[in-house]
Amino acid sequence: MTPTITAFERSPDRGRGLARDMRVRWALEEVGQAYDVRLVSFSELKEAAHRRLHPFGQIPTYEEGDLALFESGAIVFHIAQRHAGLLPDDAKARARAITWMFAALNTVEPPIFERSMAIIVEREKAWHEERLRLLEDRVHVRLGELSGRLGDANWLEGVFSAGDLLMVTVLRRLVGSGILENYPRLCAYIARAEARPAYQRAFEGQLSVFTGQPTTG
Ligand SMILES: N[C@@H](CCC(=O)N[C@@H](CS)C(=O)NCC(=O)O)C(=O)O
Repeated sequence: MTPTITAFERSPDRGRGLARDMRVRWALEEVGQAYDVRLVSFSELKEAAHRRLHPFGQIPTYEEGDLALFESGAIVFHIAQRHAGLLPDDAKARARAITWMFAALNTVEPPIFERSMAIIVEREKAWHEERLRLLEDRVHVRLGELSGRLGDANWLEGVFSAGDLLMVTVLRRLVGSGILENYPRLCAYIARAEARPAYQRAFEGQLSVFTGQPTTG
């Protein structure tokens, strides 16, 4: 059965692949699962029909028969469990890869997301610059730690996994900030991920929404 995911009808990122449907598209492309995309407006997100799928009125969602999921991490995990290619078969290696999925969403994404939100919603506040510096210090701590752990490896646990997929989508939120450039290993890590054909197909898919081209995967 072909799953259907939701994405913004008009993404605020104007096709830069920063909205969280990108993770889901990328995971589906990595495992070779075709999918349909239903575009949702901001007002539709908050309507009862969408809230039945997503209690917080957000994208992405994932529907497959009578299964409906929300939360990009849970959706990527579901895809990774159902198909080969995103989680190792070996039980310990699999647990390590899942650990990185949680680390991406629970430890690395929060400070990066806080920084983005501060820029969007707190820009006019008198204390904005001071708070931004504090938030960026926190981002630097995490990036330094992550870069140190990655070292010269291609991927966090040897082979590409759903952990790398989520981590890269989290890090990409910093593209253009001037922050990533302090971490050449992380820049190379992101570039390696972006070079993957599945990433490129997913990116084109979400970009086509912005440019008005077809949107099915
Ligand atoms: N933790 C959720 C976050 C979902 C989320 O923040 N989605 C954003 C787009 S990336 C959204 O729908 N924003 C619109 C809104 O919250 O009204 C996930 O990972 O799926």
